[in-house]
Amino acid sequence: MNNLEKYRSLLTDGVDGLLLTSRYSRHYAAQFDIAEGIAIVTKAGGYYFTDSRYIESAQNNIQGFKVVETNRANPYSKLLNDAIAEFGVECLGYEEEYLTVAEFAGMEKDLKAKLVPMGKQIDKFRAVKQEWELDRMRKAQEITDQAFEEVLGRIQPGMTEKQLQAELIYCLYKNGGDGLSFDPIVVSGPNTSLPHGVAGDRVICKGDFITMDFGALYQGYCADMTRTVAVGYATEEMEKVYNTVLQAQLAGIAVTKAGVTGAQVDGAARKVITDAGYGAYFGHGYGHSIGMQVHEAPNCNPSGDTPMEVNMVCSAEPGIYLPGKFGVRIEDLVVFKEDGCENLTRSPKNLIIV
Ligand SMILES: [Mn+2]
Repeated sequence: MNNLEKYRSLLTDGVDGLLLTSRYSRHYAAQFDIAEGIAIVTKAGGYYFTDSRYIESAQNNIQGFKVVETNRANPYSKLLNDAIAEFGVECLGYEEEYLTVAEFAGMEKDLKAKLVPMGKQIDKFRAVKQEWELDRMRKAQEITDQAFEEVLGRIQPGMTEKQLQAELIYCLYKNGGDGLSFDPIVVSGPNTSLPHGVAGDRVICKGDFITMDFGALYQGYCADMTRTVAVGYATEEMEKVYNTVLQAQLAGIAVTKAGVTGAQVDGAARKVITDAGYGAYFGHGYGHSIGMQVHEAPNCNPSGDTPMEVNMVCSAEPGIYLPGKFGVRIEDLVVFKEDGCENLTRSPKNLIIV
């Protein structure tokens, strides 16, 4: 079943057309990424509308749709109504998670079809990755691993978190990233107890932990990794917490395979942290799915109750955060397989002291 057929499978009694407005769904359905546009899918055919900035690229690369240019004379509403009339669409499913209230109000006013919210049904197709998607994610992660190796040589006591963040971003692009999966997190010293702290003007010094959480975007797909490194030296307590997080991550990875639930994976890792006495300091979930978006469903957290499937990709990122002291997080990306998992992240996980 090609991707367009997957979307067509949603066209049943209540819905006879689908409006794809999110960049992710348009990319997945047409197997090509265009920053702006709207696509409509019906049993009989589909149109992909975009403007003059993207039309040539769309015409050359979009698969499965008729590509038509929108412009002042042919606004999206007119083109969509033409398609609605041509295909006799009465009920048009839409992605309510990716429309602003204003955009929805405009469509409700202009379009000559009843709008039906599709909930999570449209996104769910992207949970299990195809080989071409995994190849892009492997490449995204390879770039990210290379950036990590390179940035390690650039860490110097005396530089600020923001300066290190800038070096990290440079390394992600230099090694082949098309962009960033998200603004990298770079925190140091006591700031490492903030799981999603923001890089600031704090000066990095000896005895600090530095946590870097970052990923390259490659052909529309995200990488995501975290490493915590020590500057100059690490105290016994820092080593103990680091090793506890590492053992927790390895325990999660050890049970990662198709058929287990996200809660089981989370539980295996959480047990290590709880048994070591740090249970209260691991507040977030063990992992999230990832693909075109850095955070996708399903999650590997205590409420993840659906069995994971072959070729779902999830992060493995336990952490311990001691307020006022320091924190540690270690994150890899793993692909669920029949008998285990493929770890996309190659960077070492022993405690690195720079
Ligand atoms: Mn992550």
